[in-house]
Amino acid sequence: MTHCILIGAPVDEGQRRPGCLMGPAAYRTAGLAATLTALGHSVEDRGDVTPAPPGTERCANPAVHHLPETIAWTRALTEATRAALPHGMPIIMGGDHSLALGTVAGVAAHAQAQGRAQFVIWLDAHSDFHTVASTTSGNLHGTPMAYASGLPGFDPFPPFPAPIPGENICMFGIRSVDPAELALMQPTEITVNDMRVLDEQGIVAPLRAFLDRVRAADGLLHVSLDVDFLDPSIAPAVGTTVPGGATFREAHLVMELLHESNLVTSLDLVELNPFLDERGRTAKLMVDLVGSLMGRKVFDRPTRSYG
Ligand code: B3U
Ligand code: MN
Ligand code: MN
Repeated sequence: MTHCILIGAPVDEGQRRPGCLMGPAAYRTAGLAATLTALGHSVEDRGDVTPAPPGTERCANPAVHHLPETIAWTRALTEATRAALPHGMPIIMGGDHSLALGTVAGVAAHAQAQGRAQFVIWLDAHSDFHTVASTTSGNLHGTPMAYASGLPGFDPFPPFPAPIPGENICMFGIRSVDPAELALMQPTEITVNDMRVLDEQGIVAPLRAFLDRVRAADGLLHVSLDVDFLDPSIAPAVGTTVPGGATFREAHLVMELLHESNLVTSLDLVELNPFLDERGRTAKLMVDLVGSLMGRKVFDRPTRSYG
């Protein structure tokens, strides 16, 4: 059983549609803690993180907005995530995806201290591979994967503690990539399972292939789940809906395979905008997906054994 550490990250500044700051309250209202305790886990809710007052950082790209606020969140969430990891599994309740600038830095710092490799699974419609310099929307929620990869162009941010090699990053659900992101991502070894791959091969084979690599390296595995990974017909509460997302069944299957692997050490839940939800259905679906990730199943049956 796992000690789950809930961390609220009411981050709203990484994009332009107000509402993600209500995410942590929506997850609590939708019963995230009760779902976890019903599965036999212990739960500790550390409340919402409060960042230090923003500084005065600037950058050359005039499109970028809320830079000092985002840097303040990054510092606070790096520390909150790093501090939680020795005690259990941090589950960061967002908040827009700019929070992952901090959480992934926190897990990378922890992995480095442990002398272990850090792996990341990015479940998202978007690759979030802009730098502060390349983003044209100026929305910093589109940047955390480039930061985690150690790309230049993040000068005003704290240096990323231990950049994650591309071969340790695997993306699923990708269906919206800007030209500048593509150019930055092309030379990397990141595995990009876009919807073409998932349509042709299904989600099981590419996911198992990556999990086998995590296991072989005895790595730590961070999962970052963006609501827009899911199809907007089942998960409307997100500012950047992109058609053609993961189905209900695909999403639960991913979570069940992740559970079975026993490899996940930290989790982000991002981009839920409760203001755009329909009677809480997206919040409830996200909580149900965490339930599958943490071991909820209909039947106990022999599963593929790992190692
Ligand atoms: N790549 C676009 C769109 C985007 C990225 N992440 C989200 N949307 N959620 C951008 O603005 O950087
Ligand atoms: Mn995202
Ligand atoms: Mn997205």
